[in-house]
Amino acid sequence: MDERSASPIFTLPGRKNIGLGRHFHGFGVTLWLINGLAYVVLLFGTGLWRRIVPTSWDIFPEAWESMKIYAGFGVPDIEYFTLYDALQMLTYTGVIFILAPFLILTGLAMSPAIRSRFPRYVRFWGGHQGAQSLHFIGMVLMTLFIIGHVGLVFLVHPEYNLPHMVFGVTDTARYAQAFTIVLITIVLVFAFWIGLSYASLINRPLTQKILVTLTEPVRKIGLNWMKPRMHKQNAYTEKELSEFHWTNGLPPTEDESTEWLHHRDTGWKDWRLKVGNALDDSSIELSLDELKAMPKTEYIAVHTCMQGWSATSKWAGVKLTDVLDLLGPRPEGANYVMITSHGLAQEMWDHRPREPFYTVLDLKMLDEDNTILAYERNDRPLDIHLGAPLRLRVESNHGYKMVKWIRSIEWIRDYAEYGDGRGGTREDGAMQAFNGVI
Ligand SMILES: Nc1nc2c(c(=O)[nH]1)N[C@H]1C(S)=C(S)[C@@H](COP(=O)(O)O)O[C@H]1N2
Ligand SMILES: [Mo]
Repeated sequence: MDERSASPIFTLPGRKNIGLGRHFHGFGVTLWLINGLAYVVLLFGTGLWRRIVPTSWDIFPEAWESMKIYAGFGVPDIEYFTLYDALQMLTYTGVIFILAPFLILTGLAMSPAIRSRFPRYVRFWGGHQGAQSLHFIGMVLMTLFIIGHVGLVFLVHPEYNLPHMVFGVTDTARYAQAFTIVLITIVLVFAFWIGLSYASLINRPLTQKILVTLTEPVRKIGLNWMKPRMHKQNAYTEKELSEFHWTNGLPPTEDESTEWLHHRDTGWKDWRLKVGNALDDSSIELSLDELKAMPKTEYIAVHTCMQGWSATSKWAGVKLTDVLDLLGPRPEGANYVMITSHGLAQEMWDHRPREPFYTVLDLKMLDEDNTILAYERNDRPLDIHLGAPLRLRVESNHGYKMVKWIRSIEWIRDYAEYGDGRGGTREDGAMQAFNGVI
């Protein structure tokens, strides 16, 4: 419920669109990675690296001299710029070989797929919050570099720099022409950004579709092969359990589900989980005691919500596939499982009447050892606000997949037939990706 509206001046596309913002981030990062890779290959392939990477310790005193000149609002003489000057070399090397990899590594540490497969890697960065803070600091440094770098082009011998950048020759007579081209380019970049914000806000579903199509291959190739194995490792100990687990979504109220309220007040005695097959309408029902009698899976894991917070908990429950197996083998043509809550979505993005909160898992998510129906947290029955009596945990994904106050689980043919057809309440309303591995 703590989703905030962010100004489109700082975000893309802005307002309450963290889902779309994440897709733009994913797409931008993909282009940035390809660009960076091509750059580094060419840097070494062409020998240009010798102009950028310092090879002598003299670089530090020389850079210090330049620094002193800039600090006095002066500009080093033009002969320092026939090649890059010492300060430029140090900055470029730092940005290309330290800052950029740092951003990649801290960014990856925020992926639940990586966290659930390599928890120690995330711990190395100070946990999820550590990685998030470091990634933010890296972003600020990168922004300062871009502003400083572009700014200095206009301040330090621009009559040489700009023609050189635009035309490849140091022809001061073409300064005005080069200046105009660079200025128009910068204006176009800003216009593109503003236009993109407007276009995405006008058609959010189409924006989601295009961006997810473009980014899904990277998720598939880069992250889908990582299977969580929380119970096989003890990267986290009981000491690290969060006493308080922040919440997203409040328990069902009177107008959401009198049924759930009745079960809550009678100690879940008559509560039943419906396990069904929507293809032939068959189903069975399980009580909480029956679920608890099944083989128990237990592990410590970190939960992350899109809205920024995280919490460490010990979860215990039964594997989702074990429960589905009670119904028989996977029905032919059933490629997904839909999990539906007693609670309703907090609000519908198009203001239609609120529908039950739901999510859909594909066979890959189902197949993971740490996809469970949890009935305990930190050795106690689930708290009411955390999903009592039963909630979903899919450790390879972000929190938005993890339905609380579960009412039913069912085999379905395709999620296109339910809700807005994107495979879950958060996918429908907040435009999140069906695949929540990053
Ligand atoms: N029924 C229901 N389940 C839900 C939600 C909700 O609003 N309603 N929010 C989801 C989101 S976005 C997150 S991050 C987690 C939060 O789980 P917690 O409240 O246990 O921290 O629950 C998920 N499951
Ligand atoms: Mo969330």
